[in-house]
Amino acid sequence: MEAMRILLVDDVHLERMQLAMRLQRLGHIVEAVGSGREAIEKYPLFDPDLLLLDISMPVMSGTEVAEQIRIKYPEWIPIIFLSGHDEPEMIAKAIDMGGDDYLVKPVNKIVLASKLKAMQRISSMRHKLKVATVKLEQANELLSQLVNEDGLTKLANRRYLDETLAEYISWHGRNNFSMTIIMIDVDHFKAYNDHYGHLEGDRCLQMVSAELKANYSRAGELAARYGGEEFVVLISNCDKTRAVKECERLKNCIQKLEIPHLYSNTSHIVTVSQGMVTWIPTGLETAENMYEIVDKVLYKAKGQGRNRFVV
Ligand code: GH3
Ligand code: MG
Ligand code: MG
Ligand code: MG
Repeated sequence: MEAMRILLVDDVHLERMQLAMRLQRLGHIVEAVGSGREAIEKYPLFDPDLLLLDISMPVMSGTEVAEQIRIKYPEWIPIIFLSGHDEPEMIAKAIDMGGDDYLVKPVNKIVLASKLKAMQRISSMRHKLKVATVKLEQANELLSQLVNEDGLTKLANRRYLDETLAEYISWHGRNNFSMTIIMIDVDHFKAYNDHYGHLEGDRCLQMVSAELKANYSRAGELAARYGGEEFVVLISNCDKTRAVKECERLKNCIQKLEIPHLYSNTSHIVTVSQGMVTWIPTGLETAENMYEIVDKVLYKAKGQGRNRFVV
């Protein structure tokens, strides 16, 4: 079995040194200190697998040290108390105070070795559990990414957008604040794909998305891929005056990317059309209602010649 990192606390120098040597001979890594205060200080640096704690010490008793460590460092580790007393009441009390085992001094070699073995088993299980927990956390993170993120553009996906829009509607309805939804569609994108190829088309969507993300990822904003070459931006607590400015800004941002598009009949770069709606929700609107409404507005922008927004 693997060596344990043992933090040994005993106020009597000689006893401490003797026990530390014995533990080292059993193959463990030992940090030996002479007071509770030092133990509490050393604890996070040394990161022990086991605490061997003398009960009877001046200033701070072993049980007090155990109590403080349990509070200060919530991740559980086993504690074995050391004491010259072998009365059953003493042993029972020490276990009640947060100890996991009890060794009577002078510590018998065989008893020490066997109790350490038991703690080693627990310690190795703790390590396995820790590794498994980290893996689980990583898997959960990946899962939530897969569930909420669009693979190509790394923007929020449609599922996440639907959920957030519903939340925005109910929150702004309750608080009587206005909110803005902008639907954005890349102009003449079919022609882009046809002439530059689907792969270049993907790259173009990624560039447009990166721009949206750079502009709308603060709290109270969301840029999402609605589907295909269509995107949605949500802005919380945003009135019409600001929303108009945002649309103007967005139009310019995309133009400034200067992605060549020789087959666009509006210009020779990639542009977008936008439909925008700003309103104070009643709370009864659904996400679907709002997409329908804002899509109609976007359609007007297309009809008026593209590379523009309509409100
Ligand atoms: P308009 O200016 O009216 O919006 O014209 P458009 O050509 O952009 O619109 P249309 O809806 O006719 O074409 C959208 C195109 O977007 C068609 C589709 O193949 C392409 N598209 C959708 N999703 C993707 C994608 O993930 N990658 C690429 N490369 N193309 C996509
Ligand atoms: Mg003592
Ligand atoms: Mg479209
Ligand atoms: Mg389009």
